[in-house]
Amino acid sequence: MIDDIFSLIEKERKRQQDTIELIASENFVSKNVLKAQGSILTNKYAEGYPGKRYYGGCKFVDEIEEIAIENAKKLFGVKYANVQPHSGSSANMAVYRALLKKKDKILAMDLNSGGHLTHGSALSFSGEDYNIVFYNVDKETGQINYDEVRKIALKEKPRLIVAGASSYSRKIDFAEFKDIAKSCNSYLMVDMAHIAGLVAAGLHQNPCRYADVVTSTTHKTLRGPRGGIILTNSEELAKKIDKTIFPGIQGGPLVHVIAAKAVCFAEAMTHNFISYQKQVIKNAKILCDVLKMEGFKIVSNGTDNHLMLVDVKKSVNMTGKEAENILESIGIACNKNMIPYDPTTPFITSGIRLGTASLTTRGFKENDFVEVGKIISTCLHNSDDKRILDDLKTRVNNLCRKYPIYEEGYNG
Ligand code: DSN
Repeated sequence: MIDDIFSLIEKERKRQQDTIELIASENFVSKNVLKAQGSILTNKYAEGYPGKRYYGGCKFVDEIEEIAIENAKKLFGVKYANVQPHSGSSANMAVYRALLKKKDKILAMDLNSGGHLTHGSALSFSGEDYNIVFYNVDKETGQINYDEVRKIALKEKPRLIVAGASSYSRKIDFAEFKDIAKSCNSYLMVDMAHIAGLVAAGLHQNPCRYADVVTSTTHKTLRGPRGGIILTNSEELAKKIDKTIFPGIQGGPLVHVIAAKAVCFAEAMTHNFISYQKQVIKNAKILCDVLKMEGFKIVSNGTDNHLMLVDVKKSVNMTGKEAENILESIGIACNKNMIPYDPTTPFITSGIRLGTASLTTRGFKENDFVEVGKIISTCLHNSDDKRILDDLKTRVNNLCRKYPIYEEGYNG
């Protein structure tokens, strides 16, 4: 049974190596992140915070958490950081609980326009516990219409406005969101999970300058371990948030993950990381351009960040589900995704979401993304032609062989 697990891990390692990974929320971590996360720190219980624990033996894990906190503060330019959230969802839950009472009103981006489940979806605790009103992207432009958001905010007077998205390919103007929040006396929370790496590299406006609270995951463009963080400049909110994370909604922190977060934040402060993020954006632009030249319709007609949404229904008369499946059959991983005003369901969808963070970590440059774009286009235009699909599989294999994720034999 134990062997089965390790054999499945080996299979997954090979799958990752042999796949063109375009899932916009994934990435490949460094060996140091893997080493910290797979370390003996997993043995330690450390409920509480550095210097205020409910267990003995926390001398070293205190130091580790303090370093993680300091690194996060320095990286994003904030006064307070909580590095204990197990995920982005628990980070968001903690902020809502710290700032709001049950049934308070939240204004957030609708899931279909690019928002996240925890931004008020009826299927998540957020939709159950709070009174949610949504804003959408503009039907014509596919972009946020700030005048429209302001109008809804002034009418609804939410206690909290949430900015940030899971599938929005344009820059978000957090200064504008702050102004809107101010005009209706609301808190502003930014969930920067997708773009945290771009923010860290100075390639996107930093929401910490504007929002009352910023949440993020650490494993998307930021390229760290799976987990969450909460950042704020307010001492009062920081205290409430700390109490809400522990003992409010979590028990013992995952100190091995906190160590890996500390490593990830340190890596994100290097010049290499900035170059990496610049390449992520360049690669997204080129992939988007190639797909447009091949006749594909891109929601909002472009990208400013690491991802794009392709309307496969309008482009090749396929559902997102069909497109995801046929691409997977030739070794390309992406996810079906609702597009704004999508008439289908999340299990079918009219779009696919493509992101460049993972392949850029492997070393893919612009010319490689031209090839990726052409493979995608040929595949979606010839989904019934086995000979063409076999040829595409070979092209995928060639790209994957050219860029190993970890060197051969490494099984960290
Ligand atoms: N589900 C994640 C994504 O793929 O964007 C967000 O948590």
